[in-house]
Amino acid sequence: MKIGLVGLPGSGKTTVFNALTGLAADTGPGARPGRVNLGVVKVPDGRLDRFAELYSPKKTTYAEISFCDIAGGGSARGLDREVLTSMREMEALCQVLRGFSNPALPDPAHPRQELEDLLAELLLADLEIIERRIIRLQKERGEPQDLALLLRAQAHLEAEQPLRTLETNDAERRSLRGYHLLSSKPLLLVLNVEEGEVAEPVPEALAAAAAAAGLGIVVLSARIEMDIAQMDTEEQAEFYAALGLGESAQTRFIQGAFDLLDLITMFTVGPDECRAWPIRRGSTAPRAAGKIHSDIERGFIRAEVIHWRDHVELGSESKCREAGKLRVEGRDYVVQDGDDVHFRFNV
Ligand SMILES: Nc1nc2c(ncn2[C@@H]2O[C@H](COP(=O)(O)OP(=O)(O)OP(=O)(O)O)[C@@H](O)[C@H]2O)c(=O)[nH]1
Ligand SMILES: [Mg+2]
Repeated sequence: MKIGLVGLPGSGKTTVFNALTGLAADTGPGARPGRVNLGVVKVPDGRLDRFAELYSPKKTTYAEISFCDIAGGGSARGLDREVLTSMREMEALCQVLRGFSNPALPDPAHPRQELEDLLAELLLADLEIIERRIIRLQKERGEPQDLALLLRAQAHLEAEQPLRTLETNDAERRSLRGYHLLSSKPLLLVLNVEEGEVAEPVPEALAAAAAAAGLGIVVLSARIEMDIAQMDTEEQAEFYAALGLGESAQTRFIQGAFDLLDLITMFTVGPDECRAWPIRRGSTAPRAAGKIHSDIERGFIRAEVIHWRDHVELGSESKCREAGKLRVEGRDYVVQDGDDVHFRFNV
């Protein structure tokens, strides 16, 4: 999964990026707008560790999140073209909101305003694309249902609603996906605060604005977390205890990201590879199979499902089968968090 960190210059995107990835990209002003730092993080998962102990597989593959720190999220003039282009490639966006006073910037922190400005920019950028597309379709006399969908999207945006909340069926969603519309991407918020304020509640006005937009917030103090991310594990634990935080920024962020993006984890296990797959909650078995390979989705026959704990405790697929812990499920089965799934398919 590719998450783009966006936000106003000086909000702390690169610092958050370093805190999440443990990398050391240059912070401070001067980055060219649209410039991207890229870092990949493995999602820690104790359940996958247990499977790996059991099978000693050739390969253990954790879920991964790629973070893209996109410099220069905009200004009074709006979002730069380069920034918009970089944002379109992301599966999800994460806006970093400045909640600390930055001596390099004239204005005090105003995270709610930053949020509202970005939301408005995303709607405008999408509206521009949809309107251009509508004009083309009208000229070319394209499919009437395509035009109807775009007109519906346009009305939704004009009512200041993000496309995330537009009701669409699967076919419509697929057809809109090609436009890389920004307000349809899942959005999560990071409030970047001073080190002494991480345990404070989110300011009421911001919490209300986020709730109204249906967005969740993770609170971080990126600068101190960035420093801690560079330390060794033992030292890290001491620092977290001293700050009154149980877990690292990375762990808290990943948890927040999974919740907000409505992701759950499915496993595929065996002596060759034990692997964790992040999938959308509510995915049916064929759709989850499609994450692995489109052939498995196309040729789906059935899914053999074991809850991860049964598998780890009983020690093998055949023992689970004997104990009646292996279920055979069809195409309507909705995959659950922690399911170990073996797909049967035929292409
Ligand atoms: N006090 C404090 N300063 C921070 C915090 N996070 C970032 N900063 C400082 O704020 C400044 C800007 O941070 P960056 O991470 O470079 O901001 P950015 O969003 O990447 O900025 P651009 O790349 O220019 O868009 C740097 O001097 C950071 O050290 C924080 O949590 N607390
Ligand atoms: Mg930066």
